[in-house]
Amino acid sequence: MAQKKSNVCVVKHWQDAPKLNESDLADDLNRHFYYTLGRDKVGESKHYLFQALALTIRDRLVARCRATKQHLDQQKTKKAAYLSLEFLMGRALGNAILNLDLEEQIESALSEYGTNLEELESAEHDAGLGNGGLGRLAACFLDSCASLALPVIGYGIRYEYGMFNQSIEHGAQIEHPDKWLREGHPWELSAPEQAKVVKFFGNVETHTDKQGRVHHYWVNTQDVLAVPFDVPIPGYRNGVVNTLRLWKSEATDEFNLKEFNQGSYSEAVAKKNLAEQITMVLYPNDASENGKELRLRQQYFLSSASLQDILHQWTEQHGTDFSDFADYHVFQLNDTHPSVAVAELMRLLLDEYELEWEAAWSITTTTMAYTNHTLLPEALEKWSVSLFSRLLPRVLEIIYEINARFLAEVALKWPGDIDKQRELSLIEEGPEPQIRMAYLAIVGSFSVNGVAALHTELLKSGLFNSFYNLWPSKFNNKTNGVTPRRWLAHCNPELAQLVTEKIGEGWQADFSEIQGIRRFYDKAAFHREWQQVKEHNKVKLAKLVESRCGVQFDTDMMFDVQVKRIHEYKRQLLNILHVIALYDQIRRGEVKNMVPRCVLFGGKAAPGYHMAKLIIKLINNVANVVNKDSAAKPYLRVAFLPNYNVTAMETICAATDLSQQISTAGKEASGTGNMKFMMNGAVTIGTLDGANIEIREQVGDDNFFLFGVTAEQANQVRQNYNPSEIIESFTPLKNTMKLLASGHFNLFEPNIFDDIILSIQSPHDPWLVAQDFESYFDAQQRAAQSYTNKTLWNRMSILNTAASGTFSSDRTISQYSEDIWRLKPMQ
Ligand code: T68
Repeated sequence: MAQKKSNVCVVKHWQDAPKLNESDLADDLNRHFYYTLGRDKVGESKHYLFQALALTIRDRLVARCRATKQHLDQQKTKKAAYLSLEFLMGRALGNAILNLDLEEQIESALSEYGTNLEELESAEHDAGLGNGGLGRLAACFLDSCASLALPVIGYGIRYEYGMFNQSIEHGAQIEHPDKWLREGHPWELSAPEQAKVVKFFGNVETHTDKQGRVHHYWVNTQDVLAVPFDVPIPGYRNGVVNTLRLWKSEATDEFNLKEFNQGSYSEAVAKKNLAEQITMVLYPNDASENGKELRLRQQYFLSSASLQDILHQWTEQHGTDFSDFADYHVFQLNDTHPSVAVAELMRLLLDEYELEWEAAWSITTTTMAYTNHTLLPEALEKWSVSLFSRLLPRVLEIIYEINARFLAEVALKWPGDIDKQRELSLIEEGPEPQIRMAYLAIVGSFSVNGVAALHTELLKSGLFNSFYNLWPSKFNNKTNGVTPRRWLAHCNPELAQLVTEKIGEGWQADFSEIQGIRRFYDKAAFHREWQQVKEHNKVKLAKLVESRCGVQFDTDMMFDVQVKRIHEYKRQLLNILHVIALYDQIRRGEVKNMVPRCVLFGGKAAPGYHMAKLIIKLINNVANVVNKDSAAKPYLRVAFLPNYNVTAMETICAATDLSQQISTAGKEASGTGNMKFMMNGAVTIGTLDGANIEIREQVGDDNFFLFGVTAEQANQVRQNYNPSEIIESFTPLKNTMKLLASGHFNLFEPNIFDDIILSIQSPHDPWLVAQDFESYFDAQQRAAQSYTNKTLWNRMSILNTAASGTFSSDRTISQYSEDIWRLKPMQ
């Protein structure tokens, strides 16, 4: 203990932190409400009370976080850093309460304020720092790492504006800025004293010393400050709290002062804006790169600040001896977005810590690991050499050197093969030479993984085939997973309780135990309970749909759902064509055997993606026509839920009967929504794509509605594709296209859907919508028929949940840890 002595500066440490009396939760809540926040009464808005509760819980998280750090300091074990431009966290309150097991204490404390948890939870804004699957995967991974007691830190960007908010006006998407920090973010703690300086622009000067060693100096740079904000990540009831460190960009004081002293106050402030732009907004593209300079600045900013952070901590403990650095650190690159980290780590080791090239390269290539999330060519990142040389001149030099040495290796493997050199070069030739970021990531990493079995096979046989031939052992698969805490325990408490009654509560920490409910798949009493839970969840979703869309969903009808980013490859178009086909049958009076269904869509389109926005418009126009038609009412309801996000999914996945996973085979790397639905007992209608294949293997083909061509067949079909012939030969599709082309869904907006019609008819339609329609239509009929048999459907539903054990992100993270990171759990 530090002793108090007069006139002596007393240094206090974490050991001196006063103990929290965790049973005083109600007192802490009062203190935060009345004093930290200075409130006097609980008004209309429950926002301050939410904040007071969040701060109360944060105290408990901070205590555990300190204990976790202390443990790590003592143990000196290997740590992983997960580098990602996106962390799609959603709300934190419910998750923290679940993981810390505080529900009872909190409900009792809140009753004194005349409110409850559910009400306060709704006061929290989603942290929407991601686009979709890739960002949400990062969030699930953090939960699993903490729950498995693995020392993993997340590094990301604290965007001022997250994923835009979507509204629907006249059927079209309108984007609104998401100022999620406006009312404060009570979970985070900033650490300005640990800020790092990140350099941009400038030029490189070299100097050869007496020993003949060349030194590189990156000078005349414009520097930006990276200030860390730490968000605690609690493990599931294990005392562990890890950290997500988010960087905010700020102007450095020095350069402001200089200008200020010269009397250029306004210029100084203007430059401040330039620095702060970096972390202003999340780019809203989920499957294409827009090549904007600001995006590269974000990528470098995250990479440099995070690496500096880790290297700084290392030198604090070890000085500049990096010889066993790789035994203690590993970096996982979430797609190529932070892949400039490969070159940046080299730069820091060479220029700042004066290592030799070979030593630095050995450290880099034993600490970097890369995850690929897409095969779509338009998503493969390339940056123009000219942009790089302006923005990051020293980093570019290093990339050139990496490339030169790599191409020498290629020449050894394929002697005299110039085409191979050109094919594999990190620099793509052409009028505007480009840096291939995926190649930089592969060359600089010891591990390259795909996110589902098929995806990894396609990487090896296609996109990265030559690299696979060069380094087969680098390549491995890590099928995605989702956290069963948020995606079952938290979002579906009634189902969670039912499961726990039957098999105990062990499944929340070890999700393989969920298979235990298989025993009940044929028990009538269990069916009744199972169905009742689904009913309740459907009532909740129906209320949400009614309030947001003004459409009435009838809970006796089948809830048929497709929610995800809007993209042509995900084929929301196939789904809406099927809706039109059903509507057409209703109008023709062909309703015998028609099974009533409510079809729900949700998802955002990238603001610049014309076709995706047109698909949203079509869905809304069709919904308008169908929902107004009294003849359709008993059979069909259609809604597009605006602003689909993590919180909406929590209500949606618990209430879904039929989960639509209908991408063109070979295009969806994995999918993770498919797993959330499965856990909650939805049955999938899907193609043999991404993780659908593994889902079907687990649940059995009787419990999955399969349709469509395989990835291999799709390539065959594309050779000689004739959609017009296909349309002509299948009457429901022919009628559907006719109704669509007649303008029935755009009476006062002539021709607006022409691009959609043309795309379906085009022999070059890469998404093969017409090709798969008949098979989809047929699978939909099978699903509908099965739904009418309650016993059959309940069985399928139970078996889906029971078979979802392997899709826990705990399983995925255990595999990352064992095969790639080689971490030891904290004791
Ligand atoms: C998704 N990718 C895959 N990308 O599409 C999905 N891209 O199949 C997979 O399940 C998921 O990753 C997790 O592995 C994305 O979500 C992006 O969001 C994205 C963002 C920026 C740039 C490119």
